[in-house]
Amino acid sequence: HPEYQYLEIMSDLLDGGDRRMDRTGEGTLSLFGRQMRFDLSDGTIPIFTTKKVYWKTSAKEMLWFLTGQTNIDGLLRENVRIWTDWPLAKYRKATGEEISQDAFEDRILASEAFAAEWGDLGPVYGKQWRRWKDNDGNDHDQIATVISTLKSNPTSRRILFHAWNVGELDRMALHPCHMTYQFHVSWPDGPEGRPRLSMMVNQRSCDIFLGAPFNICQQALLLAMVAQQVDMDRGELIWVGGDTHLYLNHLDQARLQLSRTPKPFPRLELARKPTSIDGYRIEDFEVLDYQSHERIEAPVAV
Ligand code: DHF
Ligand code: TMP
Repeated sequence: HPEYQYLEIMSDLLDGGDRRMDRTGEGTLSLFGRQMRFDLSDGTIPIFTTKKVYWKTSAKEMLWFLTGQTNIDGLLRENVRIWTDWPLAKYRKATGEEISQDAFEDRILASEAFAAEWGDLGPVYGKQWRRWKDNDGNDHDQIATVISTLKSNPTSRRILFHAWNVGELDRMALHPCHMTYQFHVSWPDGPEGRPRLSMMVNQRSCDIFLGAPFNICQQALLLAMVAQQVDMDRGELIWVGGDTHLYLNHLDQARLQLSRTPKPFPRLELARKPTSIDGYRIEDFEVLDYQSHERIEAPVAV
């Protein structure tokens, strides 16, 4: 079962991860340089099954990236709260106000001015993907370029988008974790057959317990969306992790997860073909037969 690639990383981290301090102060067990590969050509989608993964939340995060937004108000309107901690920490630090997460989110939703001042994460993923600004002040829509290149020059070795915009890193709430998305087309049945689209993601830093299940799922969804847009079959998702780590306050959760046996991956169908990559909505993702073990809760390191 392909999920064992994930469980093996987790088990390697527990057994032989290098214990080190990190930016958040939490501490991790860490290994550098890991790979997972998932074959999507059979219609399956790698939503891990050894704990319940909130795949709709991760899908909504991907759709939010694609809109080019960087303010958490767009996520909160979809009831997605996974990015609130960072603006909230900044707000508490700046004002000294001991506001709850709920109250902070309510204020973001209630006031556009408050959202503009406190809800923006800076020029993170959405900005770089859709409006990377060059030295002459021109914006580049990297997603549109990927799609047009897949159509016009599918054997190109330059079909990628990147989020690590060096000149803007210091304005981002968090530096990009998943950075490079590179696409590749092959013709497994010969030049007359259908093209197959694969995608490799380079992720410089990965929280194996909380981040990876979301990242793998949403990357598979992106691959499926792009493949549909360019009329190709789904190929392989290749995930490459740099600093791949298990936070020290996730050790019991990881041991529990490792005691479980994976169930078959669900399948992904797209309900319709939107006219562009901008047209997808959450209802378009039909995840069929997702069976999983129970949810495992864990605190996120801010
Ligand atoms: N920081 C750290 N330390 N780890 C991360 O994974 C991370 N991910 C970020 C931003 N900063 C991060 C963005 N993505 C959760 C999942 C993904 C995510 C942020 C948070 C999370 O807390 N997941 C829980 C709750 C899901 C829910 O409530 O919907 C989970 O159990 O999967
Ligand atoms: P860092 O910027 O110091 O590397 O911290 C970022 C943390 O967030 C790190 O634990 C990796 C994790 N992370 C993911 O695993 N996936 C994600 O999509 C994001 C945004 C963060």
